[in-house]
Amino acid sequence: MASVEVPKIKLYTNYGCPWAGRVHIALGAQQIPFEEEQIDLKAPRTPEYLAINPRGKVPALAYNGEILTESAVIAQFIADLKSDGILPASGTPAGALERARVNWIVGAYFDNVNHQWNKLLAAKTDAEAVAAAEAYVQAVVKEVEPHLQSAAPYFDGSKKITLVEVLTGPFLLRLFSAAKHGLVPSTLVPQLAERAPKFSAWAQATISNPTVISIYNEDEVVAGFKERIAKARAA
Ligand SMILES: N[C@@H](CCC(=O)N[C@@H](CS)C(=O)NCC(=O)O)C(=O)O
Repeated sequence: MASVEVPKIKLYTNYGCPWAGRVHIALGAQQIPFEEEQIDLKAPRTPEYLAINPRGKVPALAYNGEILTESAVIAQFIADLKSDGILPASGTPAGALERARVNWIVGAYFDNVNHQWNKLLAAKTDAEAVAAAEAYVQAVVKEVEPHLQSAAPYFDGSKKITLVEVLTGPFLLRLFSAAKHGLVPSTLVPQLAERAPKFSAWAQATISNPTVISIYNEDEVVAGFKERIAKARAA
């Protein structure tokens, strides 16, 4: 019997990093085994790690010794390792269209919505936070909600998570954790539920998915947010 060569995959990661979280979710969803090494982001990067990723950031992925960096690039690579997992295969009009839809909504979320989140955490006063929360809701309503009409429970009616949930999941987890712990205006989640019901249902399904939450440590994330908010308010 011919032996199947198993690729050697090593993920350089830090569990507190949402960008690295994307890669854990992609590997989990595609059921691809891997080794991992935690990179301490509180200390200067070692020369060994800078040789792997000269930018010093996580995630980085070694695939049979070839290094890939940037979470979106790595997640796309993992999607392409096995067809019809988190992305449909390319090469057919239906597959090509679905892949275009996926790219579109991920772009809309990160170009128009996610930066509102950073503004929200950087607010210096309650009034600024309320304005940033409203801007976040408006961006979701305008940019994302119309493209989630067929979500059930995942993007475009998928019964398993897709690249959309892989790339947005770590950020959705953080949004709802911050709301649960009273770190953002209390209007945020109810306003999303009222004005962006499809987004809200889709986000709840995403943050309840076992693969999406596999490495998520809510306590650490909440502690980090508290520190960030306190610094922004003190500045
Ligand atoms: N665009 C990068 C962002 C990665 C990133 O910012 N990682 C942070 C941790 S969440 C990092 O490694 N920061 C360390 C540093 O900048 O020195 C990606 O998508 O992979």
